[in-house]
Amino acid sequence: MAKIAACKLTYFPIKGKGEPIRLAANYSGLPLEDVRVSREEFQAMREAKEIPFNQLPVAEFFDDEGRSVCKVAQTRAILRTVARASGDRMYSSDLGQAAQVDQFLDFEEDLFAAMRSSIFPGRIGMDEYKDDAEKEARRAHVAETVFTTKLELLDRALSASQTGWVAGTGEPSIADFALTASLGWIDSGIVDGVPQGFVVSKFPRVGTYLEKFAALEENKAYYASKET
Ligand SMILES: N[C@@H](CCC(=O)N[C@@H](CS)C(=O)NCC(=O)O)C(=O)O
Repeated sequence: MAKIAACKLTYFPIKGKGEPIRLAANYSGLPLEDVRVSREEFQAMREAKEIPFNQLPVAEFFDDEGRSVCKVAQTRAILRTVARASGDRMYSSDLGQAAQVDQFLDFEEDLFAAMRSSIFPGRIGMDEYKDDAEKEARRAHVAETVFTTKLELLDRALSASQTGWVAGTGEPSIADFALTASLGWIDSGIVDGVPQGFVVSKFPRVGTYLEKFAALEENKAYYASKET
């Protein structure tokens, strides 16, 4: 069986769906080539049919002799591969524990699907917004309804966890990497219609969770190295 020894991640020059993968690779010590492409480069890759689902991120994994093991798209598939390549440190070889991690990875999709669909509604067959006011109203509505109900469920899971990690794992799992990245995006104030700090002001336990994740030595070292 091929052993994975390195990863080349291709994504845009933003945090987005790339950041949980970058942080997970850094946490596990998997060498990562972090390729950040412009919109034009992305279009060229798409036209050359180099991207499985016409979207980024895409990751190629290599063995210790530099031979390609696989090239995969889809953030969660990439996260699982990063975790498995690292001896399941952020996932689990135990089926029951891995299923707990999986359910929170899928929950992340439920939590953010409506908000993500508001970014490019046309891509999923929805009508474009008439104007910015309509777009912001829609996002505020999603925040007040979907987020408020689903974040209660996240709050409950965090309260039940003995370790503070969402799936009760001893170390942060890839579900924590995915959830914290998306929660951080929503709370940063970058999404028009959702006030900065919306999540942490309503759900302090989620705020504590984000702080716990940010305080990981590996994450602090990652961002410190990015600033130099
Ligand atoms: N289900 C995919 C969604 C990926 C996705 O939405 N990628 C966006 C960037 S965050 C993209 O490639 N957008 C460009 C486009 O669709 O033209 C995943 O989780 O990786």
